[in-house]
Amino acid sequence: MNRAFITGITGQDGSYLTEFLLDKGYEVHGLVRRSSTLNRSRIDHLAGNDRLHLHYGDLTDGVGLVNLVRSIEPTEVYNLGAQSHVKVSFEMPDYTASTNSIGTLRLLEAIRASGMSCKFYQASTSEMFGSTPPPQNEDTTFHPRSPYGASKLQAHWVTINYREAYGLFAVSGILFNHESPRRGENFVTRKITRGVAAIRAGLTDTLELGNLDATRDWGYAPEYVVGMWQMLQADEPDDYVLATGEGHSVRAFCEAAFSHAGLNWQDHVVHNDMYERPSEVDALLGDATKARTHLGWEAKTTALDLARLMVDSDSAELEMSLKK
Ligand code: NAP
Ligand code: G4F
Repeated sequence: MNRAFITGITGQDGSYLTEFLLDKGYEVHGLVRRSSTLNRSRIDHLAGNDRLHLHYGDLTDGVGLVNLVRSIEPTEVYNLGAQSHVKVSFEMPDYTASTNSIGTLRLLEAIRASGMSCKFYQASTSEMFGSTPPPQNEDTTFHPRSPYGASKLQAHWVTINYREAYGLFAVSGILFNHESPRRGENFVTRKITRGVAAIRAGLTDTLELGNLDATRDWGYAPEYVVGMWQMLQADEPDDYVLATGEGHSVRAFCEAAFSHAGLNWQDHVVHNDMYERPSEVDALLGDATKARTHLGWEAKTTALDLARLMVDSDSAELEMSLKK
């Protein structure tokens, strides 16, 4: 039986990947962090599936990872766990590096030391391109602009090193931003769509944002987790960019989200310096030709589709909670 081990199972991507792999008949094991309140809302609906198993652990705990890899004996490992917020990484650089960089090394080393021949997926990111101008593909020079980007770049290179040094089937998906109704509430798309829902419901009148000029290549998370799996099914391990090939500014996303709710964004959006970063990534726009050619993967949902579907979802969620 195919047996997957997923770090970051409680996150946006982890939850969609778990649904996808369970549908494919996999046994899925997930790493969950101990917290004083349960933090599993994105996978609660999967509880009770007898092929889903959760294990306490943390990417900062190497011994725990060694024990888990040995006991689970996974055929595929997806390393999605991370301190994934760019702005927070400026405030918690040490923890970000320990989780994202050394955490990846700990997991790879646990796999290598076990002697098992499982495949490994690393969640690399377009943030590694940083200030290198678009379009960006697998051959583009990296120039990260945050402790987060730098931590992910180290993890990216250590994944390549374990492939070259030990012959591990280890791949990195260099994923551009991908969003969904399950996106964390402090990433800009979800912050905007939740803000629109609250303004439409009359709960507030303003939405505070930082830099509106940055452009991003925003895709739809459920489509991107399929690409992760496809990378592990390829004949040879390799690294791939996943992206839509469309760039939109934060301002344009705002405009689309507010206008879908019949609102004018300029009447509500207020600037707050607090949300600016010490160094910004101005423009990300990916070229996913390699994934299309080698894996047959292609993004279908555009950023403007996303703005609409996320506003609808947040409005429905808010309406339900107000009724309660
Ligand atoms: P997310 O929603 O922020 O989820 C992050 C996951 O990592 C959560 O399950 C979190 O657990 C877990 N985690 C955090 N610190 C950990 C630690 N020390 N040990 C173990 N687990 C830990 O992120 P996402 O959007 O799903 O992204 C998934 C991965 O892809 C991340 O590595 C991210 O950096 C990368 N990525 C994301 C994008 C994107 O646009 N979404 C693009 C490129 C790359 P808790 O639930 O307990 O906090
Ligand atoms: O939504 P964001 O926080 O995402 P960011 O920084 O692009 O990072 C996300 O995508 C990466 C892939 O490229 C992932 F690796 C990473 O884990 C994460 O998922 O910010 C997007 C843009 C930035 O330019 C930011 O400065 O939106 C701008 N922004 C403007 N106002 C804001 C805000 N970002 C946030 N989070 N909050 C604001 O109020």
